[in-house]
Amino acid sequence: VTEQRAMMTLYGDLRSGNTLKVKWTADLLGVPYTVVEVDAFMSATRQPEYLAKFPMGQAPGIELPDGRCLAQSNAICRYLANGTDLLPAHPFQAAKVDEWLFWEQYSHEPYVAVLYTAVAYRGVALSERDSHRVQKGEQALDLMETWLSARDFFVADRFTIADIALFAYTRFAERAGFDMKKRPHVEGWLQRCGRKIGA
Ligand SMILES: N[C@@H](CCC(=O)N[C@@H](CS)C(=O)NCC(=O)O)C(=O)O
Repeated sequence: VTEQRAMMTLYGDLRSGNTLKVKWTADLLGVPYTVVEVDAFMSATRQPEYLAKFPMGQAPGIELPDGRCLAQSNAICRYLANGTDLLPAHPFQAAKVDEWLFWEQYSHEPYVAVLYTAVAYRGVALSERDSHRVQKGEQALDLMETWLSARDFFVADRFTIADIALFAYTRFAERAGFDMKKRPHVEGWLQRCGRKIGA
């Protein structure tokens, strides 16, 4: 068993797309794990025991049998997917996956995910959404629509962790108040990803 296939502990909040990215990647690859539920809304990630393992104070995180810990959803997916079909071996194609993973965290998740959380969990009305986040989220979804109008998956014409990472919150974009009917290519891709992931 390579170390990425040994039993791991997944610390996370299964309502969170960031945690689900890791769960889905592990499930698709058959990586065994146990889940320790961490309530991200109740400051569980800011407790000293959690910070000792994960100094960034966020979920998800994984702990390997020897005690090594790794945080940041996309870093964990990348680690698990290394050497599998979910991450191309070719350095340029792998870097294209990274390109979308970094973009997801800087230009998509802070808008689409944060608005989803505000609407779905913090009771914010659609009309009260932060207009800057709405504008940036619209831009992100428009870029995805253009990109997906010419291909089935984000990189290398196949399903990779770039798709998993972007699927996590794009599937909640409608709920966050974004009009997805005007983004049919994103909708089609969401369905393709949903079938792969079983979500
Ligand atoms: N960049 C991080 C974001 C993780 C994140 O924002 N986690 C949230 C839950 S979705 C969290 O733990 N929030 C609690 C906190 O920051 O105290 C990743 O990709 O893993």
